Amino acid sequence: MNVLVLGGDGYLGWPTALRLSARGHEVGIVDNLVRRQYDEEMGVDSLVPIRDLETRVRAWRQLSGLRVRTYIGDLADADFVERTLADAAPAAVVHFAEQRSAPYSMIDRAHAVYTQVNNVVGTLNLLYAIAEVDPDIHLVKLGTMGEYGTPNIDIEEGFIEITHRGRSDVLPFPKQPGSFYHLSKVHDSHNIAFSCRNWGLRSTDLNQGVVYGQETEETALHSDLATRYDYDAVFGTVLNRFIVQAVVGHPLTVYGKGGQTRGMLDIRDTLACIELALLNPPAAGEYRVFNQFTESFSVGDLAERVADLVPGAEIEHLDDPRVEQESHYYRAAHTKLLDLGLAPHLLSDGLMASLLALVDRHRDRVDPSAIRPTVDWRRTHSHLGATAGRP
Ligand code: NAD
Ligand code: USQ
Repeated sequence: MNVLVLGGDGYLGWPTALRLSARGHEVGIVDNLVRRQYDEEMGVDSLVPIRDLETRVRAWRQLSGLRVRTYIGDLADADFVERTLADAAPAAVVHFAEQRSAPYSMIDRAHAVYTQVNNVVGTLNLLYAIAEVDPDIHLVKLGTMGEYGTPNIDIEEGFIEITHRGRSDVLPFPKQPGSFYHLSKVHDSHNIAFSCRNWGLRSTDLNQGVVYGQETEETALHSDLATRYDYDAVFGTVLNRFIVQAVVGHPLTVYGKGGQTRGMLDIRDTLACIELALLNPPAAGEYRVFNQFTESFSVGDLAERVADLVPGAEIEHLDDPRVEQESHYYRAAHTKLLDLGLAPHLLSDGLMASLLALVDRHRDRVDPSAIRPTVDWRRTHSHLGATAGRP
């Protein structure tokens, strides 16, 4: 299959591009490299050193003999998006190319506006380009479990059957997102669903949980193929952060009570889910939603599991910098990808031990000042990174 991976220079996009290439698909990467600029703006860096895109792609070609095309440009540029789709003529587009940090979106007005414009306008430009270039292209879009929030009822996969005053319908599941970033995904979902109804596009919205891990079969082949590992308070995701904190002897930063429960998955399962969605496309006009996670954990339980593996590790309950429920009911359906054949890598002590060893190899690169949270949801200005994606 001919596939374009938008955001193919990022944490998940790069290993996905390699996986698809290794499986014999023809792959093109689209990216404006802005993720590397956020690092400069925030004064942080990936824990694991990463090469520039050109070097990565060259290394992959030398190691595998396989070519991955690159298109450097911004999804905000509608002409670029349309030209790229026309040139690449893909059967499917996997869309990772958004600003994906909730704390970054909550720094101040400029970062909230940047996040929503980047994400919502980029996706809208893509929808128009698909409709104009080839409405048959399957859009596989990365959404987030955080679109649903934490309601006091079971979460379904995208839709819920409601009976109201004697009448019934299947309607989008209610959305209660917890940041301007998570809200951008809700806005995307509405625009995508409308485009499927309106133009007959076909799309899979993958409501993905929090990802952990770093190595995949392909990135492990050579250090030049490594994907990024974020541990800072703005871009690091919770388990990857706890692992780094345990290695450097920093107390594990559980926010508030620690009862916040989230769907999570191993980075290797992200790749498997994307491939399953690509190989099993929806019908023309169909907008479908898969909940993409394999297990749920509370952050308090995760911290305890990490601390149990590292003698002397301590857990600290910080005042929660976010506005979120700190203890709540959580049960979310996630059967559709399993039905397509997903065989999950569940979180094991072995995986955590290998992550601890990986982090230990790079422990000299940890900047302890990047660990504590700096963005406060309750304030409208957190005095950080004044330039919003444009350092
Ligand atoms: P990332 O920031 O590492 O990668 C995103 C990539 O998109 C970057 O390389 C960036 O340069 C590029 N990009 C951003 N805006 C762009 C634009 N306007 N034009 C072109 N390129 C642009 O993020 P990630 O962790 O790999 O996440 C990828 C996707 O998966 C995101 O949409 C995110 O919301 C979603 N997701 C991630 C997680 C997670 O835990 N990492 C969990 C659920 C969902
Ligand atoms: N948390 C802590 N301590 C920390 C870091 C986080 O207790 O040091 C808590 C947070 O308060 C939150 C939970 O852990 O309750 C998850 O936080 P996170 O930073 O790991 O994840 P989140 O902000 O939700 O965002 C990440 C990705 C985002 C993706 C989302 C999936 O950055 O792109 O959309 O996970 S989900 O959570 O399902 O919405």
